[in-house]
Amino acid sequence: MEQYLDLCKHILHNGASKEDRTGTGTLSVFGHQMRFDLAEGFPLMTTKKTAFRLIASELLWFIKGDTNVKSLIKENNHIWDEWAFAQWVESAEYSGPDMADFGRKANTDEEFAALYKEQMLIFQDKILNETGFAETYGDLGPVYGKQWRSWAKTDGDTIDQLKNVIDSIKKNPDSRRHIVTAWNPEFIEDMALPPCHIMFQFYVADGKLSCQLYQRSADVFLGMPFNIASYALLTHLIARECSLAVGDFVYTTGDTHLYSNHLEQVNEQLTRSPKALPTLVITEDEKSIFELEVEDIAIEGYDPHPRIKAPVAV
Ligand code: UFP
Repeated sequence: MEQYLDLCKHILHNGASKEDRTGTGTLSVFGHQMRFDLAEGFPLMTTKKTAFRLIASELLWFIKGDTNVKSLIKENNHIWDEWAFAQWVESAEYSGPDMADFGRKANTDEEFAALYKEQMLIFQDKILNETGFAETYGDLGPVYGKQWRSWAKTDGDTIDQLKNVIDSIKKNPDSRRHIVTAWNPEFIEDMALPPCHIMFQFYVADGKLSCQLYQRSADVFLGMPFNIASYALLTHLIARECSLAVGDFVYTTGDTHLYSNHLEQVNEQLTRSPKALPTLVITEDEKSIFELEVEDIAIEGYDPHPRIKAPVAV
């Protein structure tokens, strides 16, 4: 993962100061590429503890075509909660304390942070226990799961891009059209967050499956370690489905940024030396990619440096 540390240094030295949607401010470069040979180990960050279980449960949630936070919350995965919570606190049904701009205020105002935490717990409880509430406020709109598994056609039918790409890799491995896209311009406005990882392509050579992702916007400190591991896992799962070995994960990013309130943390991480990469183990032989559960996927030999906390820009 030297490549990742090199990117952090590159942005610290050469990044342009840019304002951004969240009001935090970033150092940013445009257009960057990394390449991970997946046969050399699983690219999970070793210079900072990274929660693989959250990555795996989110990816399986996409793969199943789910777009509702309820099943993630059931798995104790809260990475999408803020987006669903925003839909509730901005609705006419919400009558608690004002949560306007909660993402930024929870990071800067302790009194507000306590109020926010309380409302978030109420929200999570309602999602888990009130079916109608979960249907209305838990659904994030036509996000990844919907686009990957049931892209809406103008004739009312849907397209299962993930199934189609698996079939095309199996039937016609040399094809240059093994593509899945999450960027569906007609529905961007209905999504809680426009897709960050927009399009991926598979490539088969010498019995190995490679994958390239284009990500339009990358939070290098918090988001990127997740994105790398998520697509490395996806490549492994698709390769397993198609009886291929794993090749490279090629990771191309557009606006590649460090938030101004992550710089101290990045410098801390840069003092650490990378360790040996862990290995991915799928403990279940029979299940297809569409049936796998998070318990069937494990990481072995992972001995990272400790976690480094940093505020999420919402
Ligand atoms: N972000 C990532 N990876 C993701 C994801 C979000 O890095 O998978 F969903 C970051 C990028 C950016 C912010 O900092 O979240 C999204 O904001 P915007 O839509 O303004 O690019």
